Amino acid sequence: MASGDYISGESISRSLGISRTAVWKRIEALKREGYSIEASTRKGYRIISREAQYGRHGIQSLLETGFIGRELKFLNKTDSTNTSLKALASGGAPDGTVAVADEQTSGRGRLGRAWASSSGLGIWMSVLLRPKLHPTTVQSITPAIAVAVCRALEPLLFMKPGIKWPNDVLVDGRKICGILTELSAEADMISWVISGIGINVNHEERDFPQDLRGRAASVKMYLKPGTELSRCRLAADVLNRLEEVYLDYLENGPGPVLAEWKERSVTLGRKVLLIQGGTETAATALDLGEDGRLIVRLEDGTLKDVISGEISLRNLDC
Ligand code: BTX
Repeated sequence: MASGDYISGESISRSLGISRTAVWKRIEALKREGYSIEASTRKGYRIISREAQYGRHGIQSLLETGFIGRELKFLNKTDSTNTSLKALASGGAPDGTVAVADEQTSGRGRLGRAWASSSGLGIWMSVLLRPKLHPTTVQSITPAIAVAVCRALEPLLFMKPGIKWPNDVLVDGRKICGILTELSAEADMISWVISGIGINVNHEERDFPQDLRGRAASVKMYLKPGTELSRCRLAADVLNRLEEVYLDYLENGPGPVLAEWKERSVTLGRKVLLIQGGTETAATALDLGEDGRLIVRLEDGTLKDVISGEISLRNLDC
């Protein structure tokens, strides 16, 4: 069906050899997938826009991957795609399964924090990975995701995105993407890793909750002039880049990914405040360890490994 032309239910039913009711059911299914189709009793059916609506087909038609996103569950609304995907993972969903939602009602950040995930504005999606790795190596998967997000965002933006330890992608010092990685493991084997990726896409400043204004950014706010912005395209590109980076990681170990992480880092070489258990300690961020830990020098000269927690970049409000 070409965009703009009506085609009658009868001629679809004839050419597919199915009943008119079956045609109607399939059209309804396409609408649920996100296709924008108009139905007129006299004229038949018509695709309203040529560009696929944000939905499973729209994203999958742009995938270049072998396994990531080949199984993709699109939800108009869910509490959290990480939670939805966990249920699928426990039911045996295959490596590379993705859950995407247009809206999350309880989007989650790290350490019990909330992630603002309104409808129509962002890419809220989670990826299930089943790497045959020891659970202790999982820390270096989050850097791989951040690198993939940067590779997908970079061609769209007029400012280079950077990575703030451990897992934020910033533009101009403002958070454009957050990543939440969760895992389930047995004694010495990972059973699944779920990486939730939240990217702010269509927001204007006023679309962010008051407390995030000035601290959060969206792709639209930093879009290169003349660049087309499509959530389907960007979601597919993140998955395309993610498979690229992940396969490199499995084949060559974390070295190349960590090297790119360091090159994109806005943390290394900076003065930072470590925020742990309510206390703040001044330090200088020196390096990233193989397992994703941050190596810092405290003001008294001692070196310290930071495995988890939070940092604030001094002079940058993020
Ligand atoms: P985080 O704990 O590093 O960041 C959460 C903090 O970021 C919040 O406390 C708030 O200050 C700020 N924040 C909240 N919403 C936004 C936003 N939309 N843009 C910028 N800053 C914000 C980061 O956690 C991990 C976020 C992962 C989100 C994805 S979305 C798909 C998946 N499902 C799910 O529930 N979470 C992940």
